[in-house]
Amino acid sequence: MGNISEIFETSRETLHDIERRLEMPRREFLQFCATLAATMGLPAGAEAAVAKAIEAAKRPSVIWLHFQECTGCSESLLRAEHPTLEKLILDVISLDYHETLMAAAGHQAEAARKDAMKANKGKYVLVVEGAIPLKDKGIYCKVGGHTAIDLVKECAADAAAVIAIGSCASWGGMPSTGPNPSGSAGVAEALGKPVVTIPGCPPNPYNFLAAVVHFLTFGKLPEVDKLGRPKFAYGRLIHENCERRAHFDAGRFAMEFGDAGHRQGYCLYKLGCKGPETYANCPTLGFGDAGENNWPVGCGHPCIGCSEKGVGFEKPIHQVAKMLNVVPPLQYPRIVEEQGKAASIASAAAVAAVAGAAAGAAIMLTRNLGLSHAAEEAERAKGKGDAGADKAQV
Ligand code: FSX
Ligand code: SF4
Ligand code: F3S
Repeated sequence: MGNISEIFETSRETLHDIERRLEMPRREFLQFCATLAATMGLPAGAEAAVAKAIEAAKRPSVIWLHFQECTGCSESLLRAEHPTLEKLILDVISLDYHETLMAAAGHQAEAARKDAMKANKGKYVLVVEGAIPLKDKGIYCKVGGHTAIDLVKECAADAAAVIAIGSCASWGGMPSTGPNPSGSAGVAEALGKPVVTIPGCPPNPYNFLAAVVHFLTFGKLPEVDKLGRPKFAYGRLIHENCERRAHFDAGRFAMEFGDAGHRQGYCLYKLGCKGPETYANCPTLGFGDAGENNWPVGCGHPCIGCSEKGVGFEKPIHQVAKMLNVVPPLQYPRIVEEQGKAASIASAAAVAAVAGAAAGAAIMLTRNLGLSHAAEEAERAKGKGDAGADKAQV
């Protein structure tokens, strides 16, 4: 491991330079920094430090390895809007090796990896996507004639930090599903030492961006839980922040896909939702910058626990979840509020920072306002018709 402080050389960049480089208005850039700061659970005012770090930091070299996976992790990063991966590559990190995105091929690609490792010895960030087969000396996954296990060991030896992106790299994920014929494992198991993990299949790109920006801002990776997951993103159960939680507590469940309860947005627990035993911020962040409620439960499908070791890809999808706690959620929406859908994640994050509240709580409040209000309206209308039909399903 190298001296992390060497990575950060203060430059004379200013907000004006950022505006030009990122082709992003300053206001939008600062809003993006506020969102990242709130995602990391930092207190009010921290967005200034985040902005300064992005302005001033010398872009760290990133070497990104692909092993047993579907490339969904990279795909999800390509779908991030603020900034796009293209801007991220050019301005926040220096992506020196990425098999899917680089123009080089064959020996050229191998040379690019070796050159980046040599030029940035002890300073580069190693990102690993995909599981590593350990059985039969790792022969089931090779790149450029080298096994995945040899490559990850070689590249990790001189890295300043190692990040396992996706559930496959975190602990085996989908490729390790029983009977796991190739002995697939995560990076920590392959290296025999802990690494930062950003699980999810795919993971939320903002959690990855926030971890990298934390590294740029503070010179170290964020605080993690026992599975290596940043606490800012994986500190709370999905069930604690779920927009359908009020229905769970009221005993209103969808019993079949497409039934009246499902159509009205009732809780998906009885369809196998693993939110009660899965730690992740999916309900508060959403995916793909595609509008409100764009996450599995928001789209009407139970959470399968893709970001939880021992749940996703291990438990049957429709088996009911184990309840890890029965603590009430942080916020319930007031049923008299107007629709809250107009509030963006960025503005909700700013509210969270100002109020000093957990980012998730504020974001969920704005989301719940709209959803619960709509559900309440639907129920009121329904009450005039087939009152009590869904109660009978519970
Ligand atoms: Fe795919 Fe990544 Fe899943 Fe795995 O994400 S989305 S199979 S976690 O390694 O590419
Ligand atoms: Fe939401 Fe699932 Fe919990 Fe129901 S069981 S409140 S759908 S996380
Ligand atoms: Fe995965 Fe569940 Fe989130 S399936 S994406 S952890 S809602």
